[in-house]
Amino acid sequence: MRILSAEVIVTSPGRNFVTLKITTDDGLTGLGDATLNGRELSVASYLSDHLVPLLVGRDAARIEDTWQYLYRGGYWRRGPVTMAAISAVDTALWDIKAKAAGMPLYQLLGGQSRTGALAYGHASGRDVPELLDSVRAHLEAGFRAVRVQTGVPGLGPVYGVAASTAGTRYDYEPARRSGAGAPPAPAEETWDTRAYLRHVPSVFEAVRGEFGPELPLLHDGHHRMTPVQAARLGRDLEPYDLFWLEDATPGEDQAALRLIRSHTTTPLAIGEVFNSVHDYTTLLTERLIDYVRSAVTHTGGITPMRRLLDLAGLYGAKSGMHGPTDISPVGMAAALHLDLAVHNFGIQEYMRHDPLTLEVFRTSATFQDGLLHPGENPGLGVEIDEEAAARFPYEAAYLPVNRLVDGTVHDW
Ligand code: EZ4
Ligand code: CO
Repeated sequence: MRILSAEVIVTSPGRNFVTLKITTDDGLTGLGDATLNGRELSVASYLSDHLVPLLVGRDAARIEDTWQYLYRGGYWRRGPVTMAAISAVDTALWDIKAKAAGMPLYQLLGGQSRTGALAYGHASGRDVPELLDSVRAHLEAGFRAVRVQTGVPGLGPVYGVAASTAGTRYDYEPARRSGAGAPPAPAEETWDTRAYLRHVPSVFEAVRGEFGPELPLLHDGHHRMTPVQAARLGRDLEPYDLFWLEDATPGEDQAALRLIRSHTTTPLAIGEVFNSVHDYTTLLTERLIDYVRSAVTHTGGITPMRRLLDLAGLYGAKSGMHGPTDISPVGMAAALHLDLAVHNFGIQEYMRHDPLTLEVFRTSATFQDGLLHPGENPGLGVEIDEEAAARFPYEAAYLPVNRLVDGTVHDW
């Protein structure tokens, strides 16, 4: 089973996606998600200029060897662009191997450890009443766990808050597209951590007051606090029993988590911007975190993600894989097969894709009673409609840039 061709498909059904499609000489196809929000074309180039020429003619069955060949053989290791590209190759080869075996991928990963993956949705509101409505809408849509984000009094639009509750989608897509003819540029937001710290505990008090103690509640700090600020927030939120506090501080400073951990029992999650198992060594071996937030699509694929989750399991940490709309249905399927198979599953982030995206990517994944399931089709369970993909050409889009009130650039 040799690789006959590999094709990079860039499409923008409402937002940009980069997909790798590998075809073997016996007619099987496999898909991998290579989307890197706001930097899509760099990964497309890495794939088509540097990896695709190396793939043609290779044995499609040799997944581990191909992974090591691309990772070690490239000499320049890690980084989000490289690892997103390698992820797409790895995922496409697992898709092919499972199709060749006639099984859904989770069977090759050890079979199912649970009936479905508990998913959390993104509830948000510019103020508390709007947030409570959003939580209610998520519960009505079947979610059994919700992430809670609100606006901060005195600030304009901030991370995690949908611009409007109107319309069919209530998800939060932060990357702004330039639109036809307009020069692309990131939106700029204004941030004040002290105002945020004063406000957030009252938000959780209101949500607990309205919905009671049972509902798992999550919150994303999106890298904005100093370690001591994060320690204080974790402590202030203890009465509201969070499922996790995510990305309290910028993750590259692994030792910062020691300070936070020594002050609070609020569970901690980190890692959506990581791209390697090596980003976690201090965090896991010193038991500084509870949940691993990496995405299959940014960490080098199913092969290293499985390795990372096994390492996490040794230190009592669980999965909480990244699942915003910038993970395509292909990347989500890869996560779902792992969610079903690994022992130390925690929770799966899930922002529903919009109908245009689901027109391009036909997925067998389902969401029922709060649980996601990848379906029983052989492989990942996702096919791409290339004619539909071609109807949606790439449009430049950027994530926002954050500034403090005095104009200083801050972590977004
Ligand atoms: O900001 O995926 O937990 N989820 C997140 C996401 C990220 C976006 C960036 O592309 O933090 O909303
Ligand atoms: Co996050």
